[in-house]
Amino acid sequence: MSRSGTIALLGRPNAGKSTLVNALLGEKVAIVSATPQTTRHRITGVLTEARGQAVFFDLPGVHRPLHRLNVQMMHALRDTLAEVDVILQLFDASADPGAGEEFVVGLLDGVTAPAVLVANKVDLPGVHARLDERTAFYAARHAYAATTAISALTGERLPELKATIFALLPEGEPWLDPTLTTTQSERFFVTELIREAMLERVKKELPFTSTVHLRQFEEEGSGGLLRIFADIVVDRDSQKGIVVGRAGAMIKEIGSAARARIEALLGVRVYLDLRVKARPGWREDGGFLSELDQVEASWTDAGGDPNGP
Ligand SMILES: Nc1nc2c(ncn2[C@@H]2O[C@H](COP(=O)(O)OP(=O)(O)OP(=O)(O)O)[C@@H](O)[C@H]2O)c(=O)[nH]1
Ligand SMILES: [Mg+2]
Repeated sequence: MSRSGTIALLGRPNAGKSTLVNALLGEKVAIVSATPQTTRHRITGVLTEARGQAVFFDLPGVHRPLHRLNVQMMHALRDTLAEVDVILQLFDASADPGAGEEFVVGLLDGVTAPAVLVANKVDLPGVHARLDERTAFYAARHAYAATTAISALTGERLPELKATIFALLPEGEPWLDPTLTTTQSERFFVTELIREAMLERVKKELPFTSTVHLRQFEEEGSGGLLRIFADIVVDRDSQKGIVVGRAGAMIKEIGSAARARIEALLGVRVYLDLRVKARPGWREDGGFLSELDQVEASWTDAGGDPNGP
């Protein structure tokens, strides 16, 4: 008997949701960083096995929205919770829960899908001694279908978690192509890999106030050169210098790291023209946000070709 369905990843920023989805799939579909709010859009990860198909929706970490961008992120998150078959609620077991975690649990009010409580980062020192107490905080607030403690980083107890997930999915045949691991477009991955290369190198407030805008994406012949023109968009003129770096050293470094990753992912030679632009108030600019969303739309939404740009 085959089981198939959808699973949402719920939790605070930095809990390890994207790391877990990548680990469950054994392939990188979502970028990961030590900076909170790395994930900004719903990322689909598809796991197909003999026992069925699990379609994971990696979501942005739950946070208080201060900008239109973040309001949109939180709306999309609530919509996803209402439509999935199973919810994985992940928390960082190395930290004490507080008001933020209370808010996360509150999102499950009125949601009918079974939720699995997942304590993550048990590889960190001192976690085991506090695990029961921290787990009890959540268990007192919601009736979870199951509870487990894992390390997304080391893979500890992931096979058991997979079994728990499949057991909770409804009976049914796979509905997505079993050879897929994601439904995101190449264009989306390109912008994400550029953003990841930047997040690794620029710290402080910039991660929250910047984005990547793909201006042009054109392939010359099959297997030929892929030409990408993209902007790293910051919120203020004064932030441009941080991304550009001394004599352009930083933007050059971000560009070559991103280019190497894009080449490895797509298996083509890449020419990357990367610039830095200031666009004050972009996080409130509905027109610009929907332009960004067009890149991010997955083919399942658009009804297009999974491999098509
Ligand atoms: N030690 C340890 N670190 C982990 C584990 N899982 C994730 N991390 C680290 O935690 C940080 C955040 O991981 P992400 O997967 O980006 O977290 P996220 O929940 O997707 O974060 P947002 O996208 O911002 O909501 C990264 O530095 C990861 O390497 C784990 O099991 N153990
Ligand atoms: Mg993430």
